[in-house]
This record gives sequence, structure tokens and C-alpha cells, in this order.
Amino acid sequence: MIEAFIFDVDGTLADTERHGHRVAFNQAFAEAGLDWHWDEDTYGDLLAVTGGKERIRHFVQTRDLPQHRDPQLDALIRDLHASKTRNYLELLESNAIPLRPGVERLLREARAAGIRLAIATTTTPQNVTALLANALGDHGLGWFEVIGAGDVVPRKKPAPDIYRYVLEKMRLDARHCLAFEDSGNGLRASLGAGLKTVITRNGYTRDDDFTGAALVLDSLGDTEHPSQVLRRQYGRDCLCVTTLLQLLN
Ligand code: XBP
Ligand code: MG
Repeated sequence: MIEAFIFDVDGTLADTERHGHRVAFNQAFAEAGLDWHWDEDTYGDLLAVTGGKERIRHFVQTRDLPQHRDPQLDALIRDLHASKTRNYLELLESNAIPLRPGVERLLREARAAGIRLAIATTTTPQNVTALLANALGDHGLGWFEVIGAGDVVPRKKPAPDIYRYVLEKMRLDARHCLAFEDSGNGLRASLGAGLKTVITRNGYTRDDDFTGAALVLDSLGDTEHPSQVLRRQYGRDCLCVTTLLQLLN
């Protein structure tokens, strides 16, 4: 029996990276007087590292930038990331980032079927609540029983910690839940927690390794954007709760 759906956020609920997080990082760099700029391809490579603070540190280290040897590096990263979060929240406020096709439909169907909902993400908690409130209204936030996000666990994806945290909070067995992810790192995290996983890949994750996923789609699908199944045929235009229930059989 399926009891809950657990959703990743960035890349899964919405295409937040290319025109959201990336833009906000670049604004933060410019505001700090740094000449760093992450173009779309560079950012695609940097997405191998999950977490914004971790991503900045990785960039400084791998490019061997002068800041790498600065004893104030931790403070610089903290300030840059706080500024990036402010910029990102402003972007969300301007309604710049819609949910991906079929996300709202599936959330509503799941609720109607009595399936519990939760979030397991690497991103900062305020980013999740702002995205959901902007896209679904304040009541939509209440649809999610647990929002597991950011630094609440010590190890970010691909470690399974955030999924284990959510399962524990909901007192659920992984065998009775489905995870929704968009990336190889996210899939490793969900599989590591014992969760069957549906992938809706996107432009940045299309070449990721999705070995072990129950289903790989290009989106959840709605009437205007039919879902394309990339692995495992189920013969419908949209991913519906009935199909997802069948995945557990
Ligand atoms: C998302 C991330 C996040 C965002 C930035 O991974 O890696 O780091 O890019 O968010 P996932 P913060 O979709 O697997 O959760 O800057 O708030 O960390
Ligand atoms: Mg993701």
C-alpha cells in the first residue's frame, strides 16, 4: 500500500536552476564586487555538487582562486550565500519560476487519494516555502506534512540523510513511499534510503545516470505537455496515481 510521495524541489517541482539559482548566485557575486560569473554550461558542471554553499566552496577550490587561501573564506561563503538566497527569493516573488508540467495536477490527485506529501531537498528551507507559496498559494504549503530541507541533516544528497530524516518524521517505511527526483545525485539519495523513485529529468540532468529508477520521464505531463516515457512503458499521456500505485506492485 502506498502511503506517501516525497518530492525533491530543484529541477523536480520546478526548473529552478538555470534561470533561478544560477542568476541569484551571479547577482550575489556582482554585489560583492567579485568578477565571478557562472554561465549556463559552467553551472551545469557545478550542479554535480549539491548545496549552494558547498558549490561556492567547490568553485573556489577547484579554480584555485585567491580566496581559497583566505582565512575568511568561510565568512565569505556564508555572506555570498545569504545574499544569493535574498536574490533568489526576490526572483520567486516576481513569479519568475512556475511549477513543471503536471506537478500541481499530481499533487491534487495524490491528496484526493489520501496519499501523504513531503519534501526532501538540499536547498534552503525559505526557498522551498517561497516556491510553494508562490505557485500554490499559502494553503498549498499546508499540503506538505514534512519539509526536509538544507542543513537540517549534516550530509546533503547524494547521501540518503534527508530522505531518512523525512521518513523518520513521518514514521513511514520506505517500502510504502515513492520519491520523485530529477538528478543522478537525487536518485542516489532516494535509493540509498530504500525508496522506489520516479525521475522527471530536465535539460541539466538529461545525461545523468538513472540506473535503479522505477520510471524515467521527461515530465509528469499534463494535457498541453504530454509526458514522454524514457524508460518503462505504461501507455498513458500523464502520470497518474493509479500508475504510481501499480509501480509498487
Ligand atoms: C538542489 C541544489 C541546491 C540549489 C541551491 O539539489 O543543489 O543546492 O542549487 O540551493 P536537489 P541553496 O534538487 O537535489 O535538492 O543555494 O539554497 O543550497
Ligand atoms: Mg533536484
